[in-house]
Amino acid sequence: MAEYFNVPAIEFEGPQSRNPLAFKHYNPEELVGGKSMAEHLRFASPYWHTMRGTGADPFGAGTMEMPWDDGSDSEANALKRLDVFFEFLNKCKIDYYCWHDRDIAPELATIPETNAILDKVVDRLEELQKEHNKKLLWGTACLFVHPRYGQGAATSPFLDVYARAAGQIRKAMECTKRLGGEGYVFWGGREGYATLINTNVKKELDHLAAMLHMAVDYKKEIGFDGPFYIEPKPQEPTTHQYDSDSAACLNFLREYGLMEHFKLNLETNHATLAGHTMQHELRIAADAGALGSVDANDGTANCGWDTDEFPTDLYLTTSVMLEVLRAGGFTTGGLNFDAKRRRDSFTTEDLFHAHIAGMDAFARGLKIANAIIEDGRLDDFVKARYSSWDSDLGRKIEAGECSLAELEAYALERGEPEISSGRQEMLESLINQFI
Ligand code: XUL
Ligand code: CO
Repeated sequence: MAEYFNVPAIEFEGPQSRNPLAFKHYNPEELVGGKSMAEHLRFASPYWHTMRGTGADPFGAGTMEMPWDDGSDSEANALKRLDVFFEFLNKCKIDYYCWHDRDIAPELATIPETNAILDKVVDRLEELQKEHNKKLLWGTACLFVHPRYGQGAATSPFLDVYARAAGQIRKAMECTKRLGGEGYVFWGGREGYATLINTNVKKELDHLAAMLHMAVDYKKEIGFDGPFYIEPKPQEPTTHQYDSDSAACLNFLREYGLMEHFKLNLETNHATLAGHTMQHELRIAADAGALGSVDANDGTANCGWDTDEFPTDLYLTTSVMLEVLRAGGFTTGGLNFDAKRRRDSFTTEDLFHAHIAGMDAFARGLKIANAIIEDGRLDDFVKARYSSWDSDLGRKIEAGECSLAELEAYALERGEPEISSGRQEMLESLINQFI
C-alpha cells in the first residue's frame, strides 16, 4: 500500500521524551484502575475534520495540504481517501472513527447514484476495518450542508424535504449497521429556527419526534442494537437549535416517549456555547442514565464561535474523565475528536501533532481523575456534605412519604439549623494537587 504520510508510527515514549511525534502519556496497554487506557478512552477520529476539513473559514479559502485529494467527486478519489485515513488511524493508534454519509461519499445528481457510490465506499470500509482491526464508533446523516436543508430537515416546513431526510437517515442507518457501528448520532444542525416570526415551533418539534420514532422502528426492523445519540448544541448555524443542551434534550425525549432509545453525545464547545461547562452537561446526562458518548474538543471561551479546537486543557480533560469514570465508563461511546487543526497548522504532519496533543491530554485526564477517585477525599467530602439525609427522616422525604406539616413540626423542635462550609477553594486546591 502506498504511504501518504511521511511520519513514523507514533509510539509511547513517556513523559521525559523530547520527540514531538511520540505519546508522552497515552500508553494504550497501560492499566488505570484495572482497565487499559485504550479501553477507557476509546479514541475516535472524525472523518469530516480529518479527511475533509480544508481549513476554509468565512474569510478565506482552505489551507490544508491534502496531496492525495484531487478535489473531485469521483469514486476513485473517495476510495483513495479511505486508504489515507486508515494509514493515519494506524500510525496514530486510534481504534475508532466516525462519519457523516456525505463525508465518505459525495452526493451525486440522483438518489440512486448517491446511494450506489455510498455503498461502494461502505464495501471498502468493511474490508479496511477488518484488515486493520478498526471500528466505527458511530455514523450519522449530514442533514445540514445541502441547500434543501437550509430551513431544517426533520423540522423543515416542507414535507418533501422531510421525506428526503427520512430516506437519507434510513440509508445512513443501514450503512452504520453494515459496518458494525456501535451507535448512531442525530445532530440537528438545522433543526431550530432563524426567527420565531415565521416558525411553528410545536409543529416542528412534533415532526422531529415523529422522525425519531420512525428511526426507532427502522432500528428494530434491521436489528441495529446500538444506541441512538442526540448531540446537543444551542445555536450555530441556527439562531436557536431545539436540542440546545442536555436538559432540553432530556425534556424532549421524555415528552415524546423516546428516552429508552436515546443517550446523549456531548461536545465541549457546544456546552460552552450553551453557557455551561462540559462537566455540567455530562453530569446532567449521567444522572439521567443518558451519558452516551463524547465529542472531545474545546473552544476559545471568550470568542463565542464553535471553533472545534483540539482539547489540550488538563482541567477540562480531568473533569470529563471524572464524570465518565463516575458514570461507570464508556460502554458503546468513546472520545471522538470532533476537532480541527487551526488554519495555520496546515501540513499533513500537523494532523498527528493535533491528535497526539488531544490523546495525551485525555490520557493524563484519565490518570488524574482515577487518582482523585482512588484518593477518595473529594467524594468523601461530598458524601459527608449530604450526610444529614442518611437519617430516617431523610429517607422518608426521599421516598416521598413526608408532609410539609410533619417537617414544620420537626423544624420547630430543632430550632435554627446548623450548616457547614462548602469549602470550594479547599477542594479546588485539592484537585490541583493531582494535576
Ligand atoms: C457540529 C458537530 C457535528 C456533529 C455530527 O457542530 O458537532 O459534526 O458532531 O453531525
Ligand atoms: Co460534534
